[in-house]
Amino acid sequence: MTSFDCLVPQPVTVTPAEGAFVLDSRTTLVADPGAEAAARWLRRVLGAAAGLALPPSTVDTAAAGIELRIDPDAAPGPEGYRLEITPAAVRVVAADASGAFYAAQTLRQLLGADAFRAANVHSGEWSLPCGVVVDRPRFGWRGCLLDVARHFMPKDALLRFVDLLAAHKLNVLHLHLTDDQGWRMEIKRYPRLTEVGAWRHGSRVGWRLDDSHDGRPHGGYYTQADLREVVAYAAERGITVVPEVDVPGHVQAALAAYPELGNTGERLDVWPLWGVNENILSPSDAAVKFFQNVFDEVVDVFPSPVVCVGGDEVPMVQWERSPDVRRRMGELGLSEVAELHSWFLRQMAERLADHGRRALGWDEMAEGEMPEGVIVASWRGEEAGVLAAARGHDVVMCPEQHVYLDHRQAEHPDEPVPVGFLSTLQDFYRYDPLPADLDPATEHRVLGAQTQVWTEHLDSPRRVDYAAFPRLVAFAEVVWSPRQARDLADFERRLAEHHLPRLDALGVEYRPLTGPRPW
Ligand code: TNX
Repeated sequence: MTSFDCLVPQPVTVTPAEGAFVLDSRTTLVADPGAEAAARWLRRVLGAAAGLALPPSTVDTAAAGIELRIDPDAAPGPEGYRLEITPAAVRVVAADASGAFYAAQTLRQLLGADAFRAANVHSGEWSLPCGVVVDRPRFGWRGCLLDVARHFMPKDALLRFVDLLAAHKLNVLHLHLTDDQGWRMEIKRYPRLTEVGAWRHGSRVGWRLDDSHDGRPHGGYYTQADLREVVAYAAERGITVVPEVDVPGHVQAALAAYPELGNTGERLDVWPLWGVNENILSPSDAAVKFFQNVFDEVVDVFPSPVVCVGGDEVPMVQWERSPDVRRRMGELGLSEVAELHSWFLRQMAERLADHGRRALGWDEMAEGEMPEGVIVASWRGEEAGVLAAARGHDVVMCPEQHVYLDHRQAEHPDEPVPVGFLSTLQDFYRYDPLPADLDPATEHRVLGAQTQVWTEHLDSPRRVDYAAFPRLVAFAEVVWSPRQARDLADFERRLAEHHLPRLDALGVEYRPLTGPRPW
C-alpha cells in the first residue's frame, strides 16, 4: 500500500491516519451533478486498470463508497478539493468540477502505478491509505503550449497529451496552430489554408537533420470537428484549449495559400526552414478582414475566453520597403513602421472583444499600445511581464530561459538536436512564476505560467514525450504547489520512486534520469 508521500504535484496539506479503504467490486461511486465528469473519468480509468465498475450506490450498498460532492463553501478555493479517506468511505468535497477531477487524479496516484495501465495486471487488493488531503492550485493558469504547426501531431496524440496534462493538474493547452511551416486548422471560408498551407515539401538536397531544417516532406491538419472533439475531451478534464493563430509574422504557410495577403505578391512555398521569416502580412484592409474572418471561425470552434493572436518575431523589412505600406500608414495616421505591428494586433484583439473574448499575445505586443483586457505572454524573459503587470495587464509567464521544453536538457552527444539554453529538470523545478522584482501590488496580474513545446526538432509524439517529460512534472509542481512546499530533494524522490513508474505504466517515453536514450 502506498502512503501520501507519493503525490505529484505536492498537495497543500496532508494529514495521514491509520488504516486503509479497500476497493472491490461492491465499491460504489456517487457524484453531485457538477462532479459527473470526474465520476465518468474515474469509472473509465479504474474500470480499465482495476476492473472496478464503481456502480452508483443504492440504499443497501450505500456504506462502502466514494462520494464526490460539490460545495464551494466547504472546499479550499477555486479548483480545490478536500479528500477524506477512512476505512468506511472516500469523501471528496470540491469547489467545482475541476476540483472534483483533481481529487480523482489524486485518488489514482494513491492507488499506485498499476492504476495507470489500460488493463488490469494488478495482483492483490486495491487500497487507499486513510487520511485527509486539502488541496488547491497556487495559480489559475497552469499552461502548456504544444506547437502542432512545425510538426503536426495526429489527433490521437493530442488527446493523449491532454490526458497527460490533466494527470499533472495543468489546466491550459495552448495550441499553436499556424506558423511559417504549416497551417493546421480547417477554415471553411478559406479552404486553401489547409489544402495548400498544411503541406510542406521535401528539399531537393534531401533529408538532413540539422539546426536549420530537416528537408523532409511533412503535413496534416485538423478539421473543425476534430478540434471540437479535442476541446470537449479537454473540457471533461478541466483543460481549456487556448488556440493560437499567429499574426502578422510567422505566416508563410498562409501566404503560400493566399499570396495576396503578403507585401510582395511573390509566390511562396510553405516554408521548409526553421527560424524567423521576413514574409509577413500586409496591413491592407483585405488582409485585416481576412484574419478577422479567420478569428470568427476560431472563436466558433474554441469556447476559450482567451484566444492567442501571436505577435512574436515580426521583422519589418518588407513594411519598411513597401510604398503601399507607406501609403497605408498615411491613411492610418501612423508615423513609425513599428506602430503598424501593434495596430494590426489591435484589429484582431478588437474583433475578439466583439465576441466577448480576450486576446493573448507574445510580449512583442507590449512594445506598443494594447487595448484593455489584453493578456501578455512574457517569453523573452520576465521583464516584459513585470512591466505589463505594472501597466495593468494580466500576464502569463513563459520565459524561454526557464520553461522551454524544446531546449536541451543536458549537454551530451546522444541528446537530440541541442536547442536554446540548457534547461535541466532541476532548473525547471527552481523556476518561480513571481519574479523578485515584481511589485507585490501587481502580483495578482500574474495569472500563472506556461511551459512551451516548440516542435521544430520534435517530429513525433515520441520526441514530444522525450522533451516534455520529466521536466513537465517539475513545472506542474511549480504552478500547483505552495511556494513553501517546494523541496527539490523530496520531489526527486517522489519522481523516481512513484511518478516515473506511473509514466512507464502510461507508456510515456520520458528522458531517463540517468542520461539520454540514444534514439
Ligand atoms: C521562439 S517563443 C519562438 C518560436 C520558436 C521558439 C524555439 C516564441 C513566441 N517564438 O517560434 O519555435 O523560439 O525555441
